[in-house]
Amino acid sequence: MTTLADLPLIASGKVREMYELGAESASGAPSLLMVASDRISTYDVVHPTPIPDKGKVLTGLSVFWFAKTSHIVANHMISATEGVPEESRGRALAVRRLQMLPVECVVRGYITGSGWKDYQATSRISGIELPEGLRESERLPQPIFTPSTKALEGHDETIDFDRAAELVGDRALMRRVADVSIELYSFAAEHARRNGVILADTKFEFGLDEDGELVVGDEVLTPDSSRYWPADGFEVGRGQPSFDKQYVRDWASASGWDKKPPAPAIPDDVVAGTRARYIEAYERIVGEPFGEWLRRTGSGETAA
Ligand code: Q0T
Repeated sequence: MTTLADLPLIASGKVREMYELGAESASGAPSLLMVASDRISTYDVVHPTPIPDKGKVLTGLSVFWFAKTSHIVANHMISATEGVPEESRGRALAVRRLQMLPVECVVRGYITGSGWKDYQATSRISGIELPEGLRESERLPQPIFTPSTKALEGHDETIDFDRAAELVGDRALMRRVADVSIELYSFAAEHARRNGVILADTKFEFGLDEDGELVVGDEVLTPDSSRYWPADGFEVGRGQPSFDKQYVRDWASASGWDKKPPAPAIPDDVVAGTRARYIEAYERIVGEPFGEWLRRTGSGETAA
């Protein structure tokens, strides 16, 4: 359980929390603290065993992508250090408070997961007609925007563009959100591919700032909001191993766990292997040692 001294908790998810941070010092605008924990879920259930540094890896990756994509769209990041409480350093970001749009903005470059299921049943995903004969995990002719509802409980439900526009209440804005989402995905997927990683799909959340400007919020392009696959060993016609969670999934399956809560504790060797995979993902994508993130945020081990 994550708690941060004195800050009001405003939202809590399976693996992260959002706190109220008060007015930003420079602008006086309202700000929030987004905190990534070390908790991990498989098959949608959180395990009782944390993966050390997972929250820091994900926060470092989000910051990398916010900086790399600011030419495409503004983002909500204020700082990973200024105004961030010491106890959450490295795994937290101060962000601008936005008016969030009520849709999840999913982009798929490969056909997998619920997209593969929907395609097999209807030859469409999110109302988009796809070519016949696609195989599981195949790269799509072009990335597609497949929005979903924000379910308070249970699974998000895929909707078509028209329904998303209806929920947002502004068709032109929704068109821009879809275009920006695809541009963000395409940019990131190309960067990842050059580093031996396939970005199969990803999910963004957008909001509007006090001037009505479109801003990308949430975490971006992390392993928790995306499917990353190792390019090495990629093979069409079957499901692909997850870059980060595959050790836990393999171990959990072999353990005989029925995938219903409660999730089992994860053994030390599986924790260590999984932590190494998160750090490898960070280093492949960012192109510098993860230790640099700890150093920049002052969140590494303090010398004894
Ligand atoms: C939000 C205002 O992060 C969420 O829940 C996990 C604990 C979902 N959520 C996002 C917001 C954001 C962001 N990101 C923002 N910049 N401004 N609200 C609220 N809930």
